[in-house]
Amino acid sequence: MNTELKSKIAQEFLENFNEEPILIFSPGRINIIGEHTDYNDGFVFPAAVDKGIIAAISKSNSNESVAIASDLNEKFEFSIDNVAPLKDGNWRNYILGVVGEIQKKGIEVGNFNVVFGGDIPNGSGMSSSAALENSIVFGLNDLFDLGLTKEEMIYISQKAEHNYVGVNCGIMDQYASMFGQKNKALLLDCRTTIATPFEIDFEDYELLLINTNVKHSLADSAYNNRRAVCENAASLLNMKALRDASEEDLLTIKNKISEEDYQKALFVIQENNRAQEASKAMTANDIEKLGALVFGSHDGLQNQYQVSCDELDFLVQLAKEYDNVIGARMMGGGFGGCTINIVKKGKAATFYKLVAPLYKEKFNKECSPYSVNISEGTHKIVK
Ligand code: GAF
Repeated sequence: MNTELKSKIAQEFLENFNEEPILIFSPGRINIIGEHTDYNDGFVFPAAVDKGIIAAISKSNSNESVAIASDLNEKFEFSIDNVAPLKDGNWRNYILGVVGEIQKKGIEVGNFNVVFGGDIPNGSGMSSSAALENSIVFGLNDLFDLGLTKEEMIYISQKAEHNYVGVNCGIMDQYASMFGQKNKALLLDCRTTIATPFEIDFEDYELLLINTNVKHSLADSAYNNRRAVCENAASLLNMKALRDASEEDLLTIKNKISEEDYQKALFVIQENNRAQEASKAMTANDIEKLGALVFGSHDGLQNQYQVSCDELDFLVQLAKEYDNVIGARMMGGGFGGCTINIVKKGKAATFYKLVAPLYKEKFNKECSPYSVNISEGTHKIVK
């Protein structure tokens, strides 16, 4: 966790509210493989990182709540008696959404003051939104003794995203951010929310993130469209979710859907298999196999599921051409954000130095390397 950020948020809270808050750290996440499988009840392979959101939060002594987004220098005043979603509310809707979804469970929350800030770039595919939602629900649960379990909290966060932000996301981001474990990636079965932790120690390899600095926005209809395509295919198959389908099953409805939708559903089935294969490769310490699966994932995301973009494809193509990278793909919802690369130990800087000028030349903007450590999930910061 970023101690500088912690001091900055605590200081800003003190200046505005002149009282002692509790401090919550809620991390962003990476995902090794298993993309767009979570809302199909499938498998994902995320890990929480040491970057995310820090929220300072306390009960309010008035009939008003105040939320301050430190990075944006924006202040929002509201009352817990009126938490309807705002049109173009941006970050405000995450806060309102969490409060609103807690209230929908018949649980009372008091007014509160919060200052939050983060060190994951928005739209980088590392789930800054889930980190923000989790920090608020976790903070409110602690302050007001709401008695919510972590499991309940992640579903509150997810519903805030659905009902207040308009993104019909799965549960991967909220889960990873809440339940992350130090140095471990979690093979999560999104149907049962049973997770198997895997130590991330690749011996000869390391992970490198490269941010395209293309900001994605999942609120665009594209994400929800993908989910609708999947649900339609599952319903034509009379199945609960595509997780239950095999490639053979899918062939039986090929003539009932467009070729594009068929490819998208096929991608999900294959990606779900890849995520499970990846866990076997990790158990066998076969990192080359893992790398091949990761490249395969990108191919599918680019060509079948069509959620990539030129900048991501360019970085992955360079990774394929560079011997010391054995796997690379776009990460998260897509349309921008970061690539995740499995690179020979000690070669990450060289690889980045190679791609940076080529990227600049092609797109006339910078890409940036991003280094993270795998760490524990949402928690109260002990002062
Ligand atoms: C976003 C969503 F929030 C997740 O639920 C997941 O679907 C991901 O895109 C794609 O795997 O991060």
